[in-house]
Amino acid sequence: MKRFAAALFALCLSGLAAAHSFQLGSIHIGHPWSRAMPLASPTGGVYLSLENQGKGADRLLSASTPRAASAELHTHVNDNGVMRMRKVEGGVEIAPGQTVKFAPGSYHVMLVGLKQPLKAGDRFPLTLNFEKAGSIVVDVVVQDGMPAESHSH
Ligand SMILES: [Cu+2]
Repeated sequence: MKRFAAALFALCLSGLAAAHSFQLGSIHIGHPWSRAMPLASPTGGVYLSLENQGKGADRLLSASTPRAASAELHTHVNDNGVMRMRKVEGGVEIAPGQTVKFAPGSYHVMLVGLKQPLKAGDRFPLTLNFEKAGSIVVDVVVQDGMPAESHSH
């Protein structure tokens, strides 16, 4: 397990400034990142993209990280003109050929009970559990703003 983590870290160091991505079966996980938060903030959000390159639907069921007491799947819904966060029940479906973007104002992995503030430049592991593809530990990069690639959509 330790060796696995070290290998992942080395992989990511090589692309420190660029986008990084992970592959788990037919699921491609693009650039997991988290926005730097003020020191006192007990919560934070993780954003990434999930592309299903397979022939069958899959579903992100849950996430966890040693960095926070819990990690919840959230989305934003328009409640009479007010955007509110909602916990996603039953996971986030990714249809074959589809890319689901987790981005500010939309789907996100909510970190609740942060054990350390999210400082720009930090990296931390996040475990993603899929219904079909299984589980993977991805490396989340903490940065001040949205990555450049997110602006083009
Ligand atoms: Cu949230």
